[in-house]
Amino acid sequence: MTRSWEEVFKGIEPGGEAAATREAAPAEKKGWFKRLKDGLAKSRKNMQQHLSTVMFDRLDAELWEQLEETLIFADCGVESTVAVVDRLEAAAAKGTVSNREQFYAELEAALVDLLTVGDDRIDVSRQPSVLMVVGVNGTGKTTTIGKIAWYLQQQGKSVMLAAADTFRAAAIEQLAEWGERVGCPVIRQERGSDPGAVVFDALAAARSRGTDVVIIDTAGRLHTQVPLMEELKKIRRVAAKQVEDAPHETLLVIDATTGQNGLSQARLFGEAVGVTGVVLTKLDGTAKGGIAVAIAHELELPIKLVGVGEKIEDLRPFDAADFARALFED
Ligand SMILES: Nc1nc2c(ncn2[C@@H]2O[C@H](COP(=O)(O)OP(=O)(O)OP(=O)(O)O)[C@@H](O)[C@H]2O)c(=O)[nH]1
Ligand SMILES: [Mg+2]
Repeated sequence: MTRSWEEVFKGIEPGGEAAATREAAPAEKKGWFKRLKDGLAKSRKNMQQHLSTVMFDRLDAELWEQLEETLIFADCGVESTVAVVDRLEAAAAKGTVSNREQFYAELEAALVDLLTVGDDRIDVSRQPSVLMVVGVNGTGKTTTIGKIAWYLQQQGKSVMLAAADTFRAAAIEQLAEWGERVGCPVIRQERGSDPGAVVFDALAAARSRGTDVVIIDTAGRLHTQVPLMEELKKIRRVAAKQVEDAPHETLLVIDATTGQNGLSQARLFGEAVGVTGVVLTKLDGTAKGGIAVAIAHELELPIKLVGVGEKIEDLRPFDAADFARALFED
């Protein structure tokens, strides 16, 4: 069930390194599901506590109230919560849900449906493919970029990083460290220089070197800071002048611990720069994992990757079925 990197990245050739990864897959997949479950422990505990007092032999108003509270508390959002409760009530009325087991099966299925929206793949089939990574301060953008670069290089893609966060102290050095660790070039200028100019240079270099994937790191910014959102639009325009249709992917990194604020972030970044997918990080520190449901369902934005820790292997393709299962299963 767990999705592999090859399933997420469109344009990765099977064979070579990729085949080696595939052979190791079963053990690795089990390991990942456990990490996801460990990461979602707080969210799961919250769900279970809310529902533990419920009598499943009587599917009555109390159960629907408890379910509603559980989902709201987990930050699934009002719209998604209503959709899930309505679906379960309807199933109970029809008689297809009449015990605890069926209740949880239907609940999981409902969440999977809400989590499944749009194109959840990341297209790296062009040369170069340009990925831009945006989000508010400290959500995990730079770390996520390092991890993605590592996986893409493992799969035989040549990667280049563009240090377009020229604002925060030590941001360029932080990206350069990832470049060294992963073994890919980092295009940089001095701190304080124009992020657009960095992107221009990076894409020119990528074109002349035949690089497969360029990942643009941007400075953290609040979704409410209009001039800074304009700066992102400018970076996009610069990218499009160098490479047709670039950036091909705009990933918004959201810290899951911020709860409902993540929803406003997704809405405003989406309106400003056309987000194509979400990376949900820090699921390991939150009881609010349901924010994934709100983002996917209410904004129709696919969650593409999730992070449950700081290590490279803690970033993974998002799998709706695994995610829903990890929220409930003991
Ligand atoms: N627990 C946990 N920590 C994470 C995860 N992803 C990133 N982090 C940590 O979050 C912190 C911030 O990460 P950065 O990658 O620097 O975040 P950023 O969005 O680039 O930050 P700015 O550039 O300052 O806006 C680092 O300490 C990361 O190790 C995750 O999934 N779980
Ligand atoms: Mg950063």
